[in-house]
Amino acid sequence: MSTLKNDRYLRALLRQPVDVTPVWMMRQAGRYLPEYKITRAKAGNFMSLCRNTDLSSEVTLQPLRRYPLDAAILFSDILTIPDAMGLGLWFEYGEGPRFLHPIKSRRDVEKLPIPDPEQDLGYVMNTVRAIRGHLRGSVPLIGFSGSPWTLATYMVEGSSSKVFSKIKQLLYTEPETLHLLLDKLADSVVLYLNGQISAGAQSVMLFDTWGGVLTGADYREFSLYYMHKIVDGLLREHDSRRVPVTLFTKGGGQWLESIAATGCDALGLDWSTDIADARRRVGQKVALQGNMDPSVLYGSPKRIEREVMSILDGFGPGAGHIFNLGHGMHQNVPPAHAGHFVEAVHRLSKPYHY
Ligand code: 1CP
Repeated sequence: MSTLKNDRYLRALLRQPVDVTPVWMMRQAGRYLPEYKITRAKAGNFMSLCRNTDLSSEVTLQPLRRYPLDAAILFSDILTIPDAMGLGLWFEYGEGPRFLHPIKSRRDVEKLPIPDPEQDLGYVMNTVRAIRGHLRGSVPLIGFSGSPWTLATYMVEGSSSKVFSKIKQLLYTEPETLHLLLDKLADSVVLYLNGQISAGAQSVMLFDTWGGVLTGADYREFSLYYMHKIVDGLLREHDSRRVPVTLFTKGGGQWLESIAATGCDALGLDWSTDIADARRRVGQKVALQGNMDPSVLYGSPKRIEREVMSILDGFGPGAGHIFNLGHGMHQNVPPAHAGHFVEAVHRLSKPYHY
């Protein structure tokens, strides 16, 4: 087993005692950091950044040089899988993702290949290996993927969406076609995450960013079912250590019991869920990650501290909490505010651990 200098994050995920509450920030590498913008400009565009081992590992490490974070997260994107399936992903600076060949028919779904992680997504596996080398056991590395449902929304809509009209139309007119797509995605995600784990990711997280736009019944059928399948297919131990799995459904606060029943180790919470209530409901079963509104980081250090305090107090004493934002960091947040946040979590959480 490789040694880790700081294993708070992994311990908290397994609800083991820690000295202070571990913290990392969703989208901790990104455009709020001036050094990220410089490296991205060097790469030319977002996908060239992801494909360049040196530059993608460099941006992974940038936030860790500034802040005493308890985990690093692979710098990549959830849309690498659809890209490897042949959909042709590109990003316009300042705009969201776009696909050249979105899914338009059952035939398109039938044609989709299941990408081989080392052959078709080798650039991601190389970045994982490179980051582990650079980290030298300082903090654990998180690998990730999108959930099948969330990936499918981009593949069918062809870009970001607010109303999800195309995929919902597919869901209500051709549910079998959507199931075929989700099933291929679930198989691809299992291979992709197991590839990341074999390459050195010490925990993995599934981002189900758009699960919350579904009805309860549709969520269970079209999102949760496939995340459960993925949890069942993942390597749960590597290098003699448990590899914890975190599931995050944005807007999924009402379904925590069913998400916890998948056998995952932790649930990510957005800020619309009360963390005290979440702990009462599922805290005996899973760890909880979250859940400060990222917009709080616009506030003063005092205001940030107040919010940190209220979340620590909501979770209460004891293990099983990983502090995080309830969603990704905004690009206009002053980097110093992120520093206040991380420092405040460590300082203020001490009394909650004994
Ligand atoms: O946290 C980190 O530091 C790791 C990097 C990371 C992660 C975990 C990036 C880099 N993307 C992601 C995941 C991701 N990508 C998600 C799930 C998490 C979430 O909900 O935020 C989603 C939905 C995407 C899709 C995506 N990629 C979007 C969102 C579009 C939408 O529909 O709202 C965007 C803007 C991207 C591009 C992207 N990915 C990552 C960064 C830093 C960026 C900005 C690209 C740039 O520099 O222009």
